[in-house]
Amino acid sequence: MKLYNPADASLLATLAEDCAATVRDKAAAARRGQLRWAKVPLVRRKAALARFGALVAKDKAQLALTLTRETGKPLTQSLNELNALPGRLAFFLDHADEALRTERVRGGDTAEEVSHEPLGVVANISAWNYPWFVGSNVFIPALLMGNAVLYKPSEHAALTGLAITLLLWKAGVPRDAFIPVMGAGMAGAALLEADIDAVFFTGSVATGKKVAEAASRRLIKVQLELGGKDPAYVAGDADPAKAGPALAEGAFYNNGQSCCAVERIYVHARVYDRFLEHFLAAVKGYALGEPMDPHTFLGPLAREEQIPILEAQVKDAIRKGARLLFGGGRLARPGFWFAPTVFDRCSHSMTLMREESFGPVIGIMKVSSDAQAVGLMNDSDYGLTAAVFSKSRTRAERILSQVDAGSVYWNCCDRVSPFLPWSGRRNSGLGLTLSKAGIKAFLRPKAWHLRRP
Ligand code: TXE
Repeated sequence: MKLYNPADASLLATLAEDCAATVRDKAAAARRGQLRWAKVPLVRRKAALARFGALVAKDKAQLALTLTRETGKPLTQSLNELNALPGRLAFFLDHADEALRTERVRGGDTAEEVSHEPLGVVANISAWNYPWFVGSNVFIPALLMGNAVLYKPSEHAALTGLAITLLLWKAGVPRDAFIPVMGAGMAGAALLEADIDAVFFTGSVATGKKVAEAASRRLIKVQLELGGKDPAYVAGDADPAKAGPALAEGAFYNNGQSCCAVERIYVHARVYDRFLEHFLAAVKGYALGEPMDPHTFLGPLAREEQIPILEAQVKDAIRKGARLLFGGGRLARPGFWFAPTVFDRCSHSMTLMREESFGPVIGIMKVSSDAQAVGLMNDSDYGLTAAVFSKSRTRAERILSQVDAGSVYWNCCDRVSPFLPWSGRRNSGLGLTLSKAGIKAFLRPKAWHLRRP
């Protein structure tokens, strides 16, 4: 398996890939390891994960370099990701005891209780865009709850995946409770055929459907975090000077490669021109350059395969009458670079407004009412997040309660909190991570009917 540096397309590393036989062996080892790990008292499992957090914090400068080298994410954004990890970890550690506590739900002659047991061996098929988040949202609560994890990092973030593995082992998680599976789609597919009890997946809709099909054949639990086409609406009473830069950052942070990146913007006619001015000023101000440079905000894309997808969206938008306001195509330099690109006068006949871009391309549309904005926001196959900018909370709540999305934002966007469930609707996913429910997701309930003799 070859890894390339997206900034200049140079070869970074060559790694050994798993095959069906090695994946099967790893699953068998995880099966044995899980039985031992589940017997380790929770206080010791928590201590190991807390040590992992401390080791990550100690090594974060080096880990950020690794992530930037293999994904092209600007160094400051790699560091932001690592700096946010302790908050996630703390949430899971603080709520682990509560999740595992037996609930005495009914007294009387026949008492009723619910206890909670680990799922068993959990496959964690992960993505490259935020490997420290989308991975840790799964493997931290999975391990805390007593599961073994077969962790397949994305082939585009494999070095980070190996770094996570080494730090978990160093922190005291047994080598057979957390096992990396290396490789691309074939290794992932082999993992789905191995002896696992659940699969937690982050990635594309197309692969997510394959994962769900494989899981359904085995009748194992499946959780999918897939893509999005997240809308934002700037209402007529919003402050364009605030909404413009906030939505530009929501659209272009991590080069638009966030699951909850803003992908389409609707703006009320009353504030349209002023919004465009502020939005474009923010985009034009972004420093594009070498991802290792601490001043860079926009680096290369992580995957070259995305460039033709973006080019096709741009071509389709122009052909159907959109106005190109900035950028427009691949940059002529080695590596996977695409100019930040802004269109307005868009319509829902354009792929730019309907299919996931997952890159630095955004479409803007003028609307004349809140009702029109709601209709357009809901006109999508996806349902991950939606944002409304308005001075009025009542107005924003009225709009957002009509939007079919798993997370909604008032005067903010592109935001994830460990305290809140992270779930997508329609093509954006199945199940959830984060929040107390995202810890319980790694447990099976056992119902106890206890009659006195
Ligand atoms: O995804 P894949 P990729 C979206 C985004 C992006 C596109 C492609 O639009 O441009 O997906 O990204 C493993 N059985 N998102 O190619 O192919 C694969 O090795 C089992 C949105 O990275 O879905 C990797 O570990 N596993 C998303 C993982 O699945 C398989 C984040 C994801 O790969 C497999 C990432 C198979 N048959 C991409 N084929 C988000 N929600 O943020 C591949 N894999």
